Amino acid sequence: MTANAPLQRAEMEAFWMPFTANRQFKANPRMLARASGMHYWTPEGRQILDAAAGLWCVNAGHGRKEISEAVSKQIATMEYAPPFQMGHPTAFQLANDIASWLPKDMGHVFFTNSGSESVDTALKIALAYHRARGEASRTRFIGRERGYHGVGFGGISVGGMVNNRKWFGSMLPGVDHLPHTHDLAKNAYTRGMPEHGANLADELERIVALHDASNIAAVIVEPVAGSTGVLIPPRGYLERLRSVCTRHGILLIFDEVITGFGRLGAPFGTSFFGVQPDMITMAKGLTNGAIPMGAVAASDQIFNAFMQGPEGAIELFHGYTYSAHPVACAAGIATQEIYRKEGLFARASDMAPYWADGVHSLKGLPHVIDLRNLGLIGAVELDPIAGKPGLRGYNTFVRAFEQGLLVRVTGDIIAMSPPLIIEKQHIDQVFGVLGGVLKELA
Ligand code: PXG
Ligand code: PLP
Repeated sequence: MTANAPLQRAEMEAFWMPFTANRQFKANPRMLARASGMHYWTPEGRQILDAAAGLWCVNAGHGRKEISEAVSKQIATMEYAPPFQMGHPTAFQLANDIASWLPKDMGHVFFTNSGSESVDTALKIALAYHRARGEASRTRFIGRERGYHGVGFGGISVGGMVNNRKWFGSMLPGVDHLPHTHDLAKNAYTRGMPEHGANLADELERIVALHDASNIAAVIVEPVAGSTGVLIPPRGYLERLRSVCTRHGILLIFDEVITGFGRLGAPFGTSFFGVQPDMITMAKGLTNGAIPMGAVAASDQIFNAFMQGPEGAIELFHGYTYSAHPVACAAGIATQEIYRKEGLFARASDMAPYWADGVHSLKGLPHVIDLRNLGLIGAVELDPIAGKPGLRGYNTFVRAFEQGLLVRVTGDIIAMSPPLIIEKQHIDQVFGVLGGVLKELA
């Protein structure tokens, strides 16, 4: 196999591709070979505008020298250090950097290697927290329909994507789901946050009445559901969830794997919405996607509940071989510095109205049934082809790629989340190409 030569089919068998139609892909591959700024290039040298930030993660744009230099330097200096009962300075620095984006009393950061591990970590911390406080009966979790919390057993249990759940047995016991908030009949074509649906948070009261609060550990939601097609929270919804949780002593976890690190034009969803959870899970933009890494931020109240008992006792029996991996920490520190120096979160906020105009410029095109936006997130929902759900979305995604545009597709929803360095001319190109594809495929 040589670098940019097309692969033979037989050479593609060994790699079992994730969340991919392996046979369809290998018959007709879409390959990427290089990236810089707002673009990818295919092995043949075709330029692709990245309207997906890779997979919601390359928030500072591709090919950032500051990150690759920091990573090279760290690998050469110390490639690995054991994280249990040992430390290295970069881990402490990155934890402080992350804490600087968060509410003051949420600055305790536990490192993982992905969003999925962050979710499992947060669920385990919730259980252990209640137990440490003498409320060991609080073991139930509440997720939400159409939620995505990664692919660990904890994450699929609280998640609400049928295909990610139905193959995998009984998962975690003791999980309920809130209804999702997606309501096209009432909210279609809303710019920003929809008006209708805050009352759906009151469903939490019904679940509490059924099980009793003394049995419930935590509620986990994405402030904006990303993976299932960009479901924007109705006005007042997150506030209401917060107040029901507080009333019943239930922890609220915001899964900010997508909404963290500037995606909404604020450091995190918590700052954008002005609603404070008890824990925040994050990954993706933490290292600009350059090195795998995730984290969980916990409140003082949670952290302090663990810092009891003998000083020599391990407070939390949890951690990964690669928690706070030095190379990932170096990438994370360099990434935070870029965000800070370039003011990228404020930039995303400044660009958001132009982005919203672009999204809503697609109104009236064939088969478009909804357009949604918040910060630098956009979605186009298409009318499914009768009997073939997902096919129109997939065809749109493939045709866009052929025309030099990378978007993300989930079912018949096209989701977009460009790097925060995007310029107006790129936004024009995103919606020009996508509009053309929708007309062409009509
Ligand atoms: N929580 C949320 C809210 C996510 O968006 C995860 C957890 C899991 O993170 P890892 O790093 O374990 O993948 C995610 C990841 C899509 C798509 O199609 C989105 C994600 C992953 C894969 C596909 O939009 N988000
Ligand atoms: N499986 C075995 C046999 C192990 O020894 C370990 C870690 O030592 C793991 C799984 C967990 O791996 P990680 O810490 O990378 O999640």
